[in-house]
Amino acid sequence: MEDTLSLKNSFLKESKSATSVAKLQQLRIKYLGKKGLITSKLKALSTISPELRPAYGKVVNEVKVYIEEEINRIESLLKKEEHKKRIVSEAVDITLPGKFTPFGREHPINKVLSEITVIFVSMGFEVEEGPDVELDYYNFEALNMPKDHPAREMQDTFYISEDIVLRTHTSPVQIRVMEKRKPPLKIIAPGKVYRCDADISHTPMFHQVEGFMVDTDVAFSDLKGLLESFIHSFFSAETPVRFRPSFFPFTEPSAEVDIGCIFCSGKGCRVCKNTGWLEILGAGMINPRVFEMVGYNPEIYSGFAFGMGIERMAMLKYSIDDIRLFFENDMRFLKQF
Ligand code: 2NM
Repeated sequence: MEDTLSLKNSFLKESKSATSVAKLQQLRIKYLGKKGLITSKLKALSTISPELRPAYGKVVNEVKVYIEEEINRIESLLKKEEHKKRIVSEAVDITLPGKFTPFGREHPINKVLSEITVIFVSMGFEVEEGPDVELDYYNFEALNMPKDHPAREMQDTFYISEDIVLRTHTSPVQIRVMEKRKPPLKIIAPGKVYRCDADISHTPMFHQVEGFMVDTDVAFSDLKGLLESFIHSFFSAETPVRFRPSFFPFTEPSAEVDIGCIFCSGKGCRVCKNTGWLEILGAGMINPRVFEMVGYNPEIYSGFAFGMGIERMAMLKYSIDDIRLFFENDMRFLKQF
């Protein structure tokens, strides 16, 4: 009996140092486990005389119940404490700033390209595309520039082979469309073009939008009206526009289109070389020779065509003075659009 009661005392002492659930578990095994101290006392009951057995059994059982309850009580206290500690150690500081996820955005060239496209589409033009690597025939020959034509020298052409080039303009797209389809046609051809040239206003690859319209009664006045509308829509309704005579092998008559200088409002400055005007477009009435090349009868059909450089349009719209900025991928530049 005394032995059993001293077990209770030693348990009480040991339970004071059970400072974790794991340590408490060891204590549980030591006293209540299969080979535990209390368990062996219970087993020893059979060796005690039948008269003493009930009283002894009662004491052992009371101690057993006491230890069980005490262990459970301490366990729930320890669990509560451990839970508290875990909450503190695993706490998330919701006041920390979040991780910054950078967003991509449209490149200014693509942005201006789609702005221009939208304006022409709203005026009834379709969009067509063609290959960047083009036959010499479509890039020059069919545009009234035979092999010995002096205008070919003006184009610093990248040759892939004797008769394959990187297109120097998107006009070959228009030729391909005219070969396949019959008028009336209203088409724009946006895309990359290539010329062997590099300085603050030239890169070996740049973007163009060219367009053309062919029908039975297309006049130069239609071209003037269309381009004026386009310019007023792209820049502003107040932008002055002027047409100057020019020359292209694929148009006759040909014109260059200027807008009033946006930097000095036409007063004259370094950018417009004191002329008050900036050139932004080339245009003209499609040369009858081009129609003959694609099998259209120039007695029946007439048409106009025009072309512009996207980088130049973007530079003028956003007052950018160096074309190379578009291709350096400096985020500080690209973020502004
Ligand atoms: C320009 C200027 C003038 C042009 C001509 C043609 C075609 F294929 F119809 F003959 N397409 N684009 C043209 C005319 C392009 O760019 C400065």
